[in-house]
Amino acid sequence: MKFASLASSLLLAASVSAHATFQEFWVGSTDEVGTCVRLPVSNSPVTSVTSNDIACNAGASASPGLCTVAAGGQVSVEMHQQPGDRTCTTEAIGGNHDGPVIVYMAKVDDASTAVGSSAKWFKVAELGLISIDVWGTDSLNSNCGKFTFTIPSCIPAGQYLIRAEVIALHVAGSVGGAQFYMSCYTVTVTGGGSASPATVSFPGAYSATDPGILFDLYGGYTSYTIPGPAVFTCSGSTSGVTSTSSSRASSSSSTSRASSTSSSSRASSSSSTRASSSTSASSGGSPLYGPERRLVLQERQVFSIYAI
Ligand SMILES: [Cu+2]
Repeated sequence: MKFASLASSLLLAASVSAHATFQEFWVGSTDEVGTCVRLPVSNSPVTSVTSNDIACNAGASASPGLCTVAAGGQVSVEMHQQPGDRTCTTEAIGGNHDGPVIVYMAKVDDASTAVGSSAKWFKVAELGLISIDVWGTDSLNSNCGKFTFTIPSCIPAGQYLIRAEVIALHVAGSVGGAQFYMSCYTVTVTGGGSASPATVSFPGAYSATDPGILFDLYGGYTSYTIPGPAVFTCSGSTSGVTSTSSSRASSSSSTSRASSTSSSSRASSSSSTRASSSTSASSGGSPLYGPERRLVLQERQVFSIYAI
């Protein structure tokens, strides 16, 4: 037991420092580093879905500039635990911070000054539960923090905010436990069309009791409903529920899942109704029990100690 307790303590230390920040951006294969990110003041999560901080994080600095992206082109957001540390051997976000990766965009007049909590957002990509115990965050960790998605080809040219988000679910079993990690990027979209996606607001798009936000990661789940509206697609097509196998995704398959899922398989109409699609996964994997659960409880205790 002594060893177990020591191991727990080491894991605990790792988990507490496992907060993370979206901080770099790629246009295709061009590394834009941090030139168009509004970098949050710290890697701590936002936990209130009703706070204005749920839009573009707390105390984010102005972005150094704007990145230029083509409508229909591929871009990537990149997350890491510590500022500027892009070491691929370090997990992008700590291993127990399981949850979805979600990306929104908002058309704005001036991306350098636009206020995220006043912007009108539409979802452009998401990756939730890939298979039991394999999440969008695992895809980030397999891809050196990167999540790649396609700028919708039909949206109008102009300036936009891009809001990249991870929701970590390791203590999401009680209201207020889910941890939201987001950064906003400032971009100019070129090309495009005249689509006018339905939008939501932050705060407003999420409720603390949404099934994808109040979620027991340790209760033997078999599916997960990504919060927020359906992903906007130019075709307006609806592919419905995406079923996934229970096999663990390898690094390479998780890469391809990330792009295929974000670009097409969770397509739905451009309505503003809340997402009702969920990703199903058959049982056969191994949900977290035992030590992982204790670890999470300890992390929660540590947070409450600091909160006092
Ligand atoms: Cu954390």
